Amino acid sequence: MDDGHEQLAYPIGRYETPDKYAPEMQNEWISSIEALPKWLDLCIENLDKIQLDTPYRPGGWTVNEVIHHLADSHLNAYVRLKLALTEDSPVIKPYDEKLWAQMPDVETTPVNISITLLHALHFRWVQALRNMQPQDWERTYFHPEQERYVPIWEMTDMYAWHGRHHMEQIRGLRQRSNW
Ligand code: NI
Repeated sequence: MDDGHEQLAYPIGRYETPDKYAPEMQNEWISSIEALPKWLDLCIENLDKIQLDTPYRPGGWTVNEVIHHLADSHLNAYVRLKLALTEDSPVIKPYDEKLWAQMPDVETTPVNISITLLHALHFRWVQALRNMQPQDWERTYFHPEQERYVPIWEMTDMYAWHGRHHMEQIRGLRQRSNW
């Protein structure tokens, strides 16, 4: 991979796990998750069908696929959070995000349906996060592919990054295309 590809694919850089839990970051993570659906509303404003079907980079997902991927990914994240809060380090279920993004429903569903879903989902997600006890942030789930325990603070940081990551892919496309 050359630097150009890296910059297009990871406009805010790759996710890096912090060395340790920093509770003072909680509000920033939660605010970012809370804001994502509204950011996405702005991100796709005035894009037509052809623009929505344009890959955000050569060989990458289309804008349409990126948005539907966010819904798929964050539905799984919400379930993982609820499992981690109600069970003792449960094993979670990985899924094949590339195959999910290529399923026929992704082609036939308007993007605003997934953004509407994200508005409702992120509301529930933020309520769950805001109502946690301080010690809950260190509860974990077990990721069988990564073969490690992931604490709730880390997943929250990671998904805050994940929303911004995909949003900036779309914003980058719009800037380069003068849309
Ligand atoms: Ni993603």
